[in-house]
Formats: sequence, C-alpha cells, structure tokens
Amino acid sequence: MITQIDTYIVDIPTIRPHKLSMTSMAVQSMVIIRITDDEGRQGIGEGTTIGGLAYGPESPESIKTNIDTYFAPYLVGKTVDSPRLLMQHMNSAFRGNAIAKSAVQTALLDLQGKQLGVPISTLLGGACHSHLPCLWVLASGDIDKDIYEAKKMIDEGRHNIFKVKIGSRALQDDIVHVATIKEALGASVSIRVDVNQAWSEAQASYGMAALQEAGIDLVEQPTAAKDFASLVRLADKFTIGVLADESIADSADCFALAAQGFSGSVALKIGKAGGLFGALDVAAVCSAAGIGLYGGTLLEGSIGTTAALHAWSTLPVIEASTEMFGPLLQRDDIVKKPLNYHHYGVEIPSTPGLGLELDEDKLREYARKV
Ligand code: MUC
Ligand code: MG
Repeated sequence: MITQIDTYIVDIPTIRPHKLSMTSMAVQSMVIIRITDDEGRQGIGEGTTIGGLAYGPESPESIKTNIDTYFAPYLVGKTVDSPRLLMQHMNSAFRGNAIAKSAVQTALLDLQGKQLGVPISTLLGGACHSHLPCLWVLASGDIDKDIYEAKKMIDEGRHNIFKVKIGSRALQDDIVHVATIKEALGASVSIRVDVNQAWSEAQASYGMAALQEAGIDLVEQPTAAKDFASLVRLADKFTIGVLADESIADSADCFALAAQGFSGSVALKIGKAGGLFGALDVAAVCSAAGIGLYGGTLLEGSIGTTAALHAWSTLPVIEASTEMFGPLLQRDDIVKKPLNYHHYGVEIPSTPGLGLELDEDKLREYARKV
C-alpha cells in the first residue's frame, strides 16, 4: 500500500547551452517523484519538459503542484497491484497533465517491478532489445562547435547519427549551417534536423528541397503542430523523411494523422503520451498504419530516459532510431550508476524496476529550495 509521495524540482546545468527554435536551455529542470509503500520500498519517476512553458503546456512548477495537490491524495492508501487501473482512474478524474502522469506511472511501475523482482520491460511483456542505438543532438548554434562535438562523439564510439536543431535563424542560414555539418562529417554519418514547428509550409518546401539536395535524411516537425495536412503533403512531396513530433502526443492524434495518409515517422515520448502505456499505444497505431517509429525524449535525465528505454525495448523494430541522450546533456546525475552509453547506443538496465538507485546527496544538492 502506498503510504507517502514526495516530489522535488531538480535543476541541473547543461554541459552547454542547448538551442531550440523556441528557447535556449542552460539548465534542465526535472520533477522527481518518490512513492513509498508500507514495507519501505520506493518507486521513482520523472516528469520533465523543456524551457519552462516554452515547449508545451506543462511547466516543472505545474507538474509538481498537480502531483502534490491532486494525484498524491488520490494514490496514498492504494495498492500498486495494477498501475494500469490506477492510471485509468487518474485519467478519468484528472484531465491533461500528461508529463505529470508519466512521472507517476513511471514511479508506480518502478515500485511494482521492485515488489515483483522484475524489470519494467518484463512488466510490459518483455524486452526485444538490451541495447538500442542513440543519436546526439547538435544545438550549440555554432557550426564549428557542432562539427567538433560530432567528430568527438564519433571517435569515442558514442554516437554516429546527429540531429541538428534549427528554426531560430533565417532559413538560408540554417540550410548553410546544416549542409556544412553534413559535408564535414561525410556520407557515412546520418544527419537529421528538427525545426520545432518554425516553418510555414512554403518555407518547409523550400528548405526540404535544399536539405534533400545536401544529403540530409529526415526533417522533424517542420510546420505547426496542428497542421497535419502540411505534414502529409510534405511527406508525399519529398523523398527525405518527415518525422512528426509535437503533432502527436497520444494514440488519438496518431490515428487522426494516419487517417489523413501520413507516410512519415512519429516520435514516441512517454511525457507527451502520459506515460509508457500511452506511448506504446501510439506505437501500435503507427505499426498498423505503416508509420515508422522513433524513440523520442523531452530531454529527461536518467530516470525519465530509463523509463522510456524500458518501453522502447519492447518494440521489435524502431525504424528511425532513438534520441535517449538526455542524461549526457546534464553536467551531473542524481542516480548512483548512470546509464551505460557505448557502441553508438545505450544499454537498457535489467535489474528490478527501472534498475536505478537515487543518489540522495545529489538529490539534496540539486533539489530546488522553495
Ligand atoms: C524535440 O523537439 O525533439 C529532443 C531532443 C532535443 O534536443 O530536443 C528535444 C525536443
Ligand atoms: Mg522534436
């Protein structure tokens, strides 16, 4: 039975400013939840967004407040025999708040996994992978820095696929930026871009033609999240792939886009979908519609990233790779044994629950004092 729920906002500086079309991040703020049961076992979870309220409708402050005010009083006194049923009740009682729900669901699954002595992937039906490929995101905003960073990652065996964040500068400048990086890294290195909704459809048509010419593999969310029709048209018009990110939060969004004939891929994120179950529901719709999968992140730290990895590990094929690099963007970690990144990917923990242990000293050091 759940006896106590604690939440913390944890602010950890990034290793360099991370520039997206809508914000520049120098720090990542994560909401960490800890659920304790009557035998003293603990489950941990994470709810993380990007740039306060710059990226989406939830902020670290709203995530913590809504867990503390609404979700925690509902959960205390309940058993964790069925996280699925608890989430179903929470979804009927509380609207929205997908990231906050994802944090809760992760902690419930971590606790259930520890109670049963199995990893979260086993609770989800079993892993198909113990290691998944993982790309790195180039977002320093500076061409030379991006090229240096990418070459270092390739030499270290860390990453060999790169996504460049664009959309905050003039279209021509972005095209030169990306084409220069591609030329410096060569044909064997896959380069994608994420526009984060910054282009009109006309700009996207122009930009995608140029990026296709430059040998770029994929364009993520070129146009506004709600503009499904442009994503469909752009995916049909170009051989360069289109990846829908902000357009698709849950399986209903995915079904609507698939029904319009979308032929690209979709970024799965546990935060967008209200947790692991919801993200895997999106994956099921994609599979039925012939839409490719991509393991996405909201730049979570080790806890959120590991939760997503357990979910992605149960998917037989992830056509467009993953970007589960969030912990590497942070200067420090609040878990004792960070994830193991090697061979251009990341290993998925196989010990009970998430397979992570909180570092209490680090948690105290970085927890926001309110
Ligand atoms: C996004 O829109 O993809 C994921 C990687 C990154 O650098 O930003 C996030 C959000
Ligand atoms: Mg994106």
